[in-house]
Amino acid sequence: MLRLYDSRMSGNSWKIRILLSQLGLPYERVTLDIAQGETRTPAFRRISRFARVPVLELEDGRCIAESGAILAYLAEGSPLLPTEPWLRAEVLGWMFFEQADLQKPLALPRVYHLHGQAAAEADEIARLHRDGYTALAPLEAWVEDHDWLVGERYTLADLAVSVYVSLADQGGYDMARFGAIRRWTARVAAQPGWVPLLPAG
Ligand SMILES: N[C@@H](CCC(=O)N[C@@H](CS)C(=O)NCC(=O)O)C(=O)O
Repeated sequence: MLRLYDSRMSGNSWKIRILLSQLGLPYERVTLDIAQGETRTPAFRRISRFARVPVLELEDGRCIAESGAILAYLAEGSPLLPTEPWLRAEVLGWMFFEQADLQKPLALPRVYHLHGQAAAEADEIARLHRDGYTALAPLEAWVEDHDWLVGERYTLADLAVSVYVSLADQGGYDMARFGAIRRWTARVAAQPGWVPLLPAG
């Protein structure tokens, strides 16, 4: 069986759980506690060369690090990852943009807020917010005119880009400014098989 190493609040890990659910793939979940240093042990460093989650371990023991690489591996052959080269490049282009421009500015303020460090890190959060708002602007412009990021339907691009965008308010972002983004993240979260970050209740 597939094995997913993740952590409870990790958005990058949540992306993988959404996709595994949408593809109907059974897996074993190993949830690490980052605050307790469980991603930095010698044993986990042998699993993840970057000492980070998520990591997907295949049935034969080989591992894949980096959420985007795991998503692409799992989605191969499904409608979520087009085979036509231009469409595939469009999907990958949005995923690379998310990793390069969106993920850290959206994720780090959330980490500071979740760990009660928002006041101490106010300057750093302000800097990250500037970068985050800059990256959210072209996304808002795109989804004002398009239901989906690529083509006429939900793809891996929508899944990968929407996760940290949907969590941005937890990092102090004013998402009321982004009406089209909020309608798009709601469309993504309404897709069959989508699962919440945390169990309900
Ligand atoms: N680019 C990586 C980022 C992974 C990442 O930042 N993982 C965080 C949790 S979301 C982590 O494991 N951090 C452990 C640490 O900082 O010690 C991906 O998309 O998988």
